[in-house]
Order: sequence, then C-alpha cells, then structure tokens
Amino acid sequence: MAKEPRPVEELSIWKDAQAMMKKARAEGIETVHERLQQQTPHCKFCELGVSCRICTMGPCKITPKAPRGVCGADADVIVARNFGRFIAGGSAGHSDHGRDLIEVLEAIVEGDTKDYSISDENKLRAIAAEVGVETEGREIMDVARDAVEVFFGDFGSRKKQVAFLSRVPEKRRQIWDRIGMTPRGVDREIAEMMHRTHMGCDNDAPNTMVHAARTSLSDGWAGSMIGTELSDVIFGTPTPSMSEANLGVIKEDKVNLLVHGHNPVVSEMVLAAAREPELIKEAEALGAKGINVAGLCCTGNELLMRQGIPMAGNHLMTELALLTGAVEAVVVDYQCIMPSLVQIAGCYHTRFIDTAQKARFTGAIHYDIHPHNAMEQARDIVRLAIKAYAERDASRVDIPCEPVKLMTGFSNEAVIGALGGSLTPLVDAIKAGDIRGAVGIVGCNNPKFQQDSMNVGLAKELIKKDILVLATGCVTTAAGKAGLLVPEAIEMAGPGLKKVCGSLGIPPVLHYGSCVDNSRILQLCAALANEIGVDISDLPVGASSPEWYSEKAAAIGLYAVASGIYTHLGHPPNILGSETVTNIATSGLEDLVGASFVIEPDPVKTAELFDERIKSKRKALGLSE
Ligand code: CUV
Ligand code: SF4
Repeated sequence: MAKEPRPVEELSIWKDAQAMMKKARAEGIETVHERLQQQTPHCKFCELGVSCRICTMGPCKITPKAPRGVCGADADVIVARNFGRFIAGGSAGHSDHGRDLIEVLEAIVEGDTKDYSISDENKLRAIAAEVGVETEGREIMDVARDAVEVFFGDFGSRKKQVAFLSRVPEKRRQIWDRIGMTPRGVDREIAEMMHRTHMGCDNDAPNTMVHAARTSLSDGWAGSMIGTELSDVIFGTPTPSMSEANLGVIKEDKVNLLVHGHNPVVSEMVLAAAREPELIKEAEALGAKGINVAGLCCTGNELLMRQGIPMAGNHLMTELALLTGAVEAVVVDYQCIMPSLVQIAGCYHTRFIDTAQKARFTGAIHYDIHPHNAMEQARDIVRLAIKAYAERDASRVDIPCEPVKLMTGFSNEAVIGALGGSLTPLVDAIKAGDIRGAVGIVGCNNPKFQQDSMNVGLAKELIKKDILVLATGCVTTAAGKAGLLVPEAIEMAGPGLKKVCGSLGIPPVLHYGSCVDNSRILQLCAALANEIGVDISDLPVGASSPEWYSEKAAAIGLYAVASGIYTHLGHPPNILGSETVTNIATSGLEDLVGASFVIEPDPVKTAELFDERIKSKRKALGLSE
C-alpha cells in the first residue's frame, strides 16, 4: 500500500519549494521525496557500513552471530574499507573537475581553442610562482605551459607532494609527513585507496583511515584547488556583485535556460551564447522578452561568483525548478544531477541536455562539448531552448515567488582587496574579538532532513555569536534565500560582526563559491595561520556540512579535519557499525591531526559546540574569549 505523502511544510522551509511540491502532487509527478518514502526503511547493514560486496566469496554482512566475513574481515575492516572507497569517490569527483580546467588551459596554450582564453594574467603569474614556475620577464603563454605541466604532474605518481603544499604552514606539513598523510598525487592516492581496499590488502582500520585522509587532502590541496585557481585564471577572479536567488529568478516572459552540474567550462559558454544579440533577437522574434540563464547547484555557484547570474536553487530545488513549467532547457555537465530530471523534463516542454561524455543520461539530448567546439555547441543549445519556448504551455506555468537579493563574489583576492591589501585588518579584528572566529558552512541538501532548516539555522546562530560564516555549494542558495547574503543582514549578527561588516559594507555570511571553492577557505585558513605564525589547528575556525549527502561532501569534511579544522556533520557517514572507525573520526583524529568530526543534528546545539571550540582556541592563543 502506498504511504501517505508527508506534509510539504515538513520537507522544506521554503514557500517556493512547498508550492512546487504541491504542484507535483496535483500533476502526479514524482519527486525525490516520494522515492525516499519508497526506499524507507533503508538497509540497516548498509547504514552501519557493515555490508561488504568487494568480492564474490561474499557479499557478506556482519551480525553478532557472524562477526567476520568469509575472508575473515571484521566490522572495523569492512567499515574502514567502505569509508575509504566513499572518500576516494568524492575526491575523484571534485579532482576530475579540476583536471578538466587544466585541459582547457592546455588547449589555450596549444592554440586548440578560440572560445577560451586567459582572463586573469596576474592570477596565473601569482599561482605559477607559488608552485615554482619561473615567471619573471616571461611571456604569459610560456608561464601557462609550465603551469599546465606542474598541475598535470599533481595528478600523477612522480612527486613526493602536490604543488600547493607550498601554501600549508610548516607545522601542518610536518604532522602530515610524520603520520604518512602527505598527499603525493591525486590519481595515485585514489588508485591506492582502491588497491588497499581490495580483498586481502589494508586490513587495519586506523591505517586505512590515514590513507582516506591523505586521499581527501589530495583533493583539497590539489584537485579542487587547481579547479578553483584555473577557473579564476580562465574566467576571471570573482569580485563582489549583487544577484538574486529562489525560483522567482525564472522569468515568465523570457526563454529560461537552467545550467546544472558543476563546472564553469560549459555553463560559461552557454551564458556567453545567451548574451549574443543575434540569439536574443531570435528569442524576441518568438515573443519572448529575452533569454534568461539561471543556475542550479555548483555550476550555478561558479556563474554566480564570476558573472552574477541568479541562482534558481540548490540540490533539492533542481526537480522543483522544472515544475514551474517555464524552463525551456536544463543544460548539465556532471555531478549531483538527479537522473529523475530527465523524466520531469519529459512531463513538460523542457529539453534536458547533457554535455559530457562522462555523464550521459538516458533520454537526454547529447551535445559533445570540447574546448575546440564549445561556443558553436552552446549556440545550438540556446537555439534549441528558444525553439522549445514556442511549445511552452502557459496554463501550466507557475512561478511561485519574487526573488531575494544577495551579494556574491568573495574570492580571497577580493576580500584582501577590500581589507586594503593584506590580511592584517582581519587578524586584528579576530584578535580584538569583533570577529570571534569563522566557520565555513558547506555542502548539500538531503531529503532525509527538512530542506535548508539546518543550513540556515546554523548560519543564523553563528553570526549572532560574532562568528563570521563563509558559505559555499548548496548552502549558498539557502543563505541567500534567508536574506543572509546582503549587507543588511548585519542586523541579525552580534555587535562585533555588525561593526566590522558594517564598516566594510559586506554581509556577515560571505559567499565563497562552489564546492571546489572550499579550497579558497583552506587557502584563507593557511594564510591566516601563516600570518599569525601558528598552525591551522590553532585558529578559532570550524567547518560544517549540516545537510550533506554526497561522497564529495564527505571528502571535503575529511580534508578539512586533516587540515586541522574542527568539522561538524549533521548526520554521520555509514560508519557507526565500527566503534574503532567511529572513535577515530570523532576523537582519535584529534590526537593525530589536531581536529576531528562532531556529529549533531540540532543547529542551536551545533552553534554552541562551535562557540566552545572557538573559545578554547582563542584562549590558547592568548585572546579574550
Ligand atoms: Ni559540489 S556536492 S549537492 S553540487 S553542495 Fe550541492 Fe555542490 Fe552537495 Fe552537490
Ligand atoms: Fe566478504 Fe571478505 Fe569478500 Fe568482503 S572481501 S565480500 S567481507 S569475503
């Protein structure tokens, strides 16, 4: 028998989401929430992490009566192996995204593309110098060519450490060296994790956990960091600007194109095509008032940061955005794209377009996009959307709200610029206690939790306590919709933040970019630690992913912890079946790397935990609590 649908108010804090869920029910369209109900209750063994299907002597599951798998692996080994592979999957995602940016830069250097170019030469020179490339008096293309070599090298097996470790405080590098956590190469650590977790290899849970941390560090300090830095080089380093969020950014009188996925490489071209006067004219010829590009998830964040395009929504809004009935096309690259979008698009005139050979969707229209043909393909995609506009059924259109304003574009370069050229004023504000500390709130939505209740709840609690919040990934849209990303939000903050952010004209919650841009937060922490002359783990900072769901988010959490940042998760990964692994994650790592995970579903309690941590770190630095 079908289960009773849950009241929409329990599923999301947002009116736009609730309205579209009701529309979905009225139109008989299934969403993530119905499918979650069908999948509940979940398999207990999988939830605990004690099921293993790594070989065909199994699959095995650990119970009190059967405490070892066929090969003899116990719960600790099985949980650690599963967790290790989970982290490898997440690291592979964000790092492969980074690799794609190196390929675009290589195409620029080799003259294989007319569509992409180097937008920020100064940034390229700066990062090249950081990774040991000679820049003095050299042509920019020569610098770029050498940088490409260094960054491709970071994915391989020839190095003792990845290049951006030059940013890491000395003390931190010594810790990693001592415990065998220094990331050597992205692909190497990921492949080694697959090797270690084959039957009969790494059968010591703590040892597997150390390599899991090393794998995640290769993502944070190499794969993702390269992704961020080269995106800035190619598409421009973000500077503050204003934009908007929620389903109200979809326009009834325009051709609406949503870009979804992760990487700016395709979406930047779609946006550029949508801004061409000739295509706008074609849209107008069909009676539209122009072409509107809006973002979903991380590729939305990328365009928001650099181009100011509005955000239609985060992870749990992706299906609902199509329910407006006003979306002509959704163009995707890869990651976090629910395959159900193809079916929902099929319920309307919406074209679902995939663009990456490594992320094909059955039923999608495929465009094979490469650096040499990107703009031409993007134009065809925009034309397809324009054509679809003629088929839109006006009687099924419902755009449920007006957009909310937000401020975006806080790269470290922009922040340092706003501070007058150095981090000193920020350090002074931290020392004075006006900014007591900082927490990065990052990551996803998960249909198991009321959408954005924890993301928004935690941000609000932290700023009240004069803790600066940096938002990335799907937390961006949540914070934006809640009105936290505008300068006026200082009214919701404590007196110190109100003073500092007020004088700079910035919000108390800063949009720091997409998920790969969590590397910007790593870089900021490292720079702060170097400025004060301490380790990252000595700083009054934290990280949180309240509503995470993905392997990538777990990898981010782990590289934050391994970098010395106390990290909160709203719910645990599937590790609770091993006391050993759970203890390592929630306390053992503290002894090893000076930080650990903390699991807490309640945002108010979580804010108190951060408060305590920040107090103790401030005290240890000799600062007022
Ligand atoms: Ni990489 S990982 S749902 S798009 S933040 Fe959004 Fe961000 Fe999580 Fe995915
Ligand atoms: Fe079972 Fe061991 Fe094979 Fe896993 S590796 S399926 S525990 S026999």
